Amino acid sequence: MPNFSSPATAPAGLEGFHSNDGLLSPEDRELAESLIAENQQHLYSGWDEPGVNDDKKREFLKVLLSAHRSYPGGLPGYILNARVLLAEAAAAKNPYDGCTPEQPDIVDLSGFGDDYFEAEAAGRDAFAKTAVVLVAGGLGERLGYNGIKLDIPVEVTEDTTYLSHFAGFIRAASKKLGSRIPLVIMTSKDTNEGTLATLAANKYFGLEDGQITVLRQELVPALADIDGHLALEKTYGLLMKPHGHGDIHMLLHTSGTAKKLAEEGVRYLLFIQDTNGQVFNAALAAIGVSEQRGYDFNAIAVNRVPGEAVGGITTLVKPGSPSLTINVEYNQLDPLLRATVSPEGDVPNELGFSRFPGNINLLVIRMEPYLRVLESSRGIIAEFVNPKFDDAARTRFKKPARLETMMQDLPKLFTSGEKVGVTIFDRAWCFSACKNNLVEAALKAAQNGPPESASSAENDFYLAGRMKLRSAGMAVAAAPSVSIRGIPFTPGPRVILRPSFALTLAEVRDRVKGGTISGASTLVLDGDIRLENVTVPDGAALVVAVVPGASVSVKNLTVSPGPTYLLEELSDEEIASGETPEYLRIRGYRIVNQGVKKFTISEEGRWEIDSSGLRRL
Ligand code: UGB
Repeated sequence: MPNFSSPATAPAGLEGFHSNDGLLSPEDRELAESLIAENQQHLYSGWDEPGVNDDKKREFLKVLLSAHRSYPGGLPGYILNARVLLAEAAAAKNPYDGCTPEQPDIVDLSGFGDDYFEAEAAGRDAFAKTAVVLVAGGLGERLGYNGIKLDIPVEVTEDTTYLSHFAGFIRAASKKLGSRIPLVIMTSKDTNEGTLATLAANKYFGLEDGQITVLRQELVPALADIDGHLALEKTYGLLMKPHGHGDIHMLLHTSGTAKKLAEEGVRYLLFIQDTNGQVFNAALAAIGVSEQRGYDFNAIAVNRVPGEAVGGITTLVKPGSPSLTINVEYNQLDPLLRATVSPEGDVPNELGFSRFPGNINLLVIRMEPYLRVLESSRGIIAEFVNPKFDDAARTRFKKPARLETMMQDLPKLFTSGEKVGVTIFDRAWCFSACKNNLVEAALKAAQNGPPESASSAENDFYLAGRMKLRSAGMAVAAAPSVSIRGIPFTPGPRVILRPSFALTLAEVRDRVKGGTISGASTLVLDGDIRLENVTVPDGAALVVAVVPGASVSVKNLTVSPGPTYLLEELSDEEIASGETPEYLRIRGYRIVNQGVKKFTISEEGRWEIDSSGLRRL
């Protein structure tokens, strides 16, 4: 028996409600009338007489009104949209019926050839006219972390949190490109307070007043049955559920933010997830591809492992209809493939990958068509409903459903021949999210899938640093991989190249000449630094930080092993102990600073470091 009420279980009669008329504002009254007209009288039936439970009634009216105001078209609009989608669900309508998936228009930059560097250069310029949109309303249930995910450190050598990492790139890029790059953050009921507190506590990470816009997504009412009745948990208790990351489009529209950004000269929006620390390795080249190819919508993608929880991007072809390039979500891809091009389902090709590139929800969208779509849709992007039916006739639900929306579905609303493309990058270069707890991540690793734990995300963060050094011609010899709680981890070199050092791979190539780095060593470069013939051997650490206005050249230096950053695995007791910070427990190790000697240059001017030490030039 469902533990939520629909009209079948709710008491009838509106006498109680009408006797409480004095509690209602004119807006409450108008809303009640329109909801009753939409056959939602159960919301108001069984009310107590005036004076009994008045606070609960007021709170209920407030919740209803807030849900009404935050949805374009209000609650009656939500119910009408729900009825259409529920009727389709009841009829078991397959949205992919008659569609054959084909390869989308793909630019493959995973090989880091000349095309990569051309795209990166074009994207570097265009980034000055880009706003970064960070969707961070999710709770991260698979990870089971008790705070906001943006507060989790992407690396624990210097404890850089995801938000600090993202904001740091925007701050450095704004300075280098001479442009104030806007950051929009979508929060939710679960993450809003924590995000605002983190921003304030960190003085907005050095971004300027007005550079950050926070938009809070609201929950939507749950649906009790196939007729679109809103679900009540109890009298005066409307059941609310998340609407999904597609809310970002609605909020950018209803808040006027998209329009304002366009007026300020923003030409592209870069949509990013909350725990993908690799994003800015690839983002500029992807924006460059959008420039070069004239893409209105460019999905950054990876080679997908069959069965993993990332959608597949396909071009759906249907006779008599325009083709549509779209993400087919991970739970729908296998049935689609079985019904069409691959009777055996979502199986590996000769290279071990799924047939279609994997969506990582890293999107570059051109502002002009975006504004058009927002205007015509009021920001409601391709909602869907996914009820779990309790009966063969498909009329009753096991639990309440709700309308949902996903940010990657925007191309479903393209009608004017907008160009949709996909840019593939090396996976570790562009995507390594922190989504799973250690136990689930180890299971995924055992099946040769991406673990997507805090540890694998940190592992790939350093790996991208090593890739940059290698590309610059430095000899890089990694330490042998170890297993930490069933998840592979390479103990070093742990390379952190801050955006103040280089925004692009081309800049790293320009700043690093020769040299060697090996084993479980550490290299951290922050600021205007050049390396020439520098050796960082196993067990050594080189950390250089330079304030703006100062530059340093590190030359012909071999760093001696000495106090370093030591990787220490946590014991079972430490993992279980509430004394151990949660951000360490979710990765299974800590990195201990034994007292590393840092070169910190806080005075402007030109400096040099060599085997005899630091000196001003
Ligand atoms: N998010 C919100 O801001 N609000 C919400 O209501 C929900 C989420 P998940 P998901 O890259 O691995 C997506 O939950 O939805 C934010 C793609 O659909 O981590 O399971 C949340 O804070 C899938 O195709 O991912 O799957 C986070 O920043 C694939 O690309 C972001 O939305 C997959 O991500 C993603 O939320 C992936």
